[in-house]
Amino acid sequence: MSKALIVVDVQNDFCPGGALAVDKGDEIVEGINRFIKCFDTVILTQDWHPQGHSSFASSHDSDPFTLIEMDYGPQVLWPDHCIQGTKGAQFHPQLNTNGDLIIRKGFNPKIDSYSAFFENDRKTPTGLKGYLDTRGINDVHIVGLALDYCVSYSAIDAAKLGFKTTVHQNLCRAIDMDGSLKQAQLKMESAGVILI
Ligand code: VGL
Ligand code: ZN
Repeated sequence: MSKALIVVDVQNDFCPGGALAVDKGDEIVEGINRFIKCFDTVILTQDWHPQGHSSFASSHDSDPFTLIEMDYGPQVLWPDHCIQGTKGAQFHPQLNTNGDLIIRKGFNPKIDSYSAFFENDRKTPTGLKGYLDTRGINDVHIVGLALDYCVSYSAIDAAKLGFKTTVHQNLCRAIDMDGSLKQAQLKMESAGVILI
């Protein structure tokens, strides 16, 4: 089995001081840098929104963290974050970014994209499956931010697409809003994701 590590959204805006800070998000950087050495293939994802993105509360005159209905289903509205070209969208300065591939996601102004595999309409692919298939990779390990959003969405899609999928929770941190962490863990387990 050929394996790959996917490092999800370890960006300034998801770390303390950032626009959508995940509590202790920066704590995982050192551990991820060490873990990267166990893998021949490393893929990083980068949340990469245009200004005025439809997932921003400011685009709807709403408060952050409220839930709205989009054409493609329910969507949490977020503070403006990870705007293309800004410091907040850059990777954490200590993160080893010498990966094989960087997948940018969330650049479509009308659709958010939590997963590394599909946008939130659940059908527009990012191309990552094709990349992994053509590289002969069938065993995927996932770490990063946030465990209850982009990490869990990526893991569930990976498992559904037939990859052996492991989430290393010690190298993740969660937003954990209204029970979102517990819910994400249950959904990952029922999708066949290995949680360690
Ligand atoms: C994320 C909310 C909005 C994440 C990205 O990386 O988990 N969460 N955009
Ligand atoms: Zn985002």
